[in-house]
Amino acid sequence: MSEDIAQLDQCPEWEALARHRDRMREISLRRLFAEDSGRADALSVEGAGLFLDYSKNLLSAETLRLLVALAEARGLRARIEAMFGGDKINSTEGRAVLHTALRAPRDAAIEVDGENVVPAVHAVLDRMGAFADRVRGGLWRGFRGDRIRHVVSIGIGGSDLGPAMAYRALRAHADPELDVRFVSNVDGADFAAACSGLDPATTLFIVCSKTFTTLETLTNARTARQWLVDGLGDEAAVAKHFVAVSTNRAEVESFGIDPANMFEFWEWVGGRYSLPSAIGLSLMVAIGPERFGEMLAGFRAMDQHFRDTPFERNLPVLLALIGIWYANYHGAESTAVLPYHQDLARFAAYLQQLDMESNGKRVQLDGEPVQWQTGPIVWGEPGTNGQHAFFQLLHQGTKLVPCDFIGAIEPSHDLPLHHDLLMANLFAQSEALAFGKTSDEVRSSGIEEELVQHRTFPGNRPSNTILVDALTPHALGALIALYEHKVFTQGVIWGINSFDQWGVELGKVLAGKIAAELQSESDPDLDHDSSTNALIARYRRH
Ligand code: G6Q
Repeated sequence: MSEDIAQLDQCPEWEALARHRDRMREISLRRLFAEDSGRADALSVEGAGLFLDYSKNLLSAETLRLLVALAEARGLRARIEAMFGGDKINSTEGRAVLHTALRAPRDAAIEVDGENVVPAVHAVLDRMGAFADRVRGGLWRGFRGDRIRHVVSIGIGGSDLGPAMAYRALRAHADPELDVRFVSNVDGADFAAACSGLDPATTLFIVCSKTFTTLETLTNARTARQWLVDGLGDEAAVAKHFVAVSTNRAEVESFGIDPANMFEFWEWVGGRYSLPSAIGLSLMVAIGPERFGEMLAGFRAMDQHFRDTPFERNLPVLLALIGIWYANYHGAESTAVLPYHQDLARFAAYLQQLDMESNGKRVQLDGEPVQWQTGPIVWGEPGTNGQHAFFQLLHQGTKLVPCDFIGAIEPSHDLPLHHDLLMANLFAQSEALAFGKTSDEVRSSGIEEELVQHRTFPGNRPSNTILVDALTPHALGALIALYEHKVFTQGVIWGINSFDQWGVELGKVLAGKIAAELQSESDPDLDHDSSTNALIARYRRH
């Protein structure tokens, strides 16, 4: 953030919003809609093939004007250009943040340290495409000459959630002859389940790790190698059954994977932003290079929309500003992501990492503590399942939980009745949350007086509705980029670094000492607190 930008809570725009909030205390969605029959139209926008209706939010045209002014005052425009231009905006790691370069067109030029990175991006995409085609076409064979039928992607966090979520989301587009599985947890139960019933002769492992030093991934990869060598009886089989995706050639080689079978990416790709890099290889094998390219085109369409569209009509910026309105001016601590699409079953988990790892920060770029709330808790489950579980709290609980409803106009199956019912539920839920049911309405339906309050719904519970025509690869790419840029925008306004993750790094070293103590032959000298010492001792006794 440049020196001339004031601290957030000292911006006049920040204070103007606080005063505006005080004037809006009595705002009612019922009234706002009653007073303006054009509200839904006015507060809906389209971009990159996505439709966003944000009319069911506790805001007026004035709120939006003030929020946009805040974004301008925080230098969002310049920060967007800095990110797309390859500036080292990840200041604590001294890195550029260029996931947008992963989906840049072949003829684009984006420089990092004076070098255009786009040719390298496309060279890797081409290699991935050739490899995926060989596996899908049966030209890449296993050690014994068998066709590959199973692909197991090993990775964790940013090297797992993206492809796992997207494979699930795009399963309607995947090759039915290829079964793709994911292993992430160091809990052996995960590996055992993923490899259960698999024939090593027809199984390909894709080991995904940016650093190639992550304990979980390397432990699973070693177990996989042992499983394979035991099954096929020859170390040489590894060459035909293992490929790697990493930035760390030396570690890949020392693991025993031929660098010729390594797909590269770069330090300027953050883990949680890496699906469109080679980390998406398992997805590309499943859906094919062409479909993968369509997904990249969806990402790119949203990148362009984000970069080129005025903030008032800019989908990621609007989502970000609305989120700030609730987090910083209404005390909302969480936000729910509710995809009414079973294929998006892992989308909330994916966004949880994207958002919480990016904006779960307590200091500003200069290291000073923030004096305002930053990233929310992100959670959610697909509808309609959630309705039979936690929606009670959304409707009648004491907490404000802004919701994002996500749906597709066309289903990805041949059961239209199901789809009508699914979408009817989506629309009904956002309607009920916004408008509730007054006590008088309850009474007039003949409910006994003592139950009236229990059956009253206050309404005024805000939501966005995001619709895609169909959950295609293009739509998924645009949807992911929508949230990536939303998170970025919020990080800019809060003045934090959305691109480091020291908390995750801490987790990577913490367990090392205790692992040695758990495994030590002789009784270790335990010097933790009394609780941790006792837990370790108890585990060792068994
Ligand atoms: C993502 C995080 C984290 C990371 C994993 C895996 O942004 O940094 O989730 O992706 O810890 O790291 P490796 O890819 O290095 O194994």
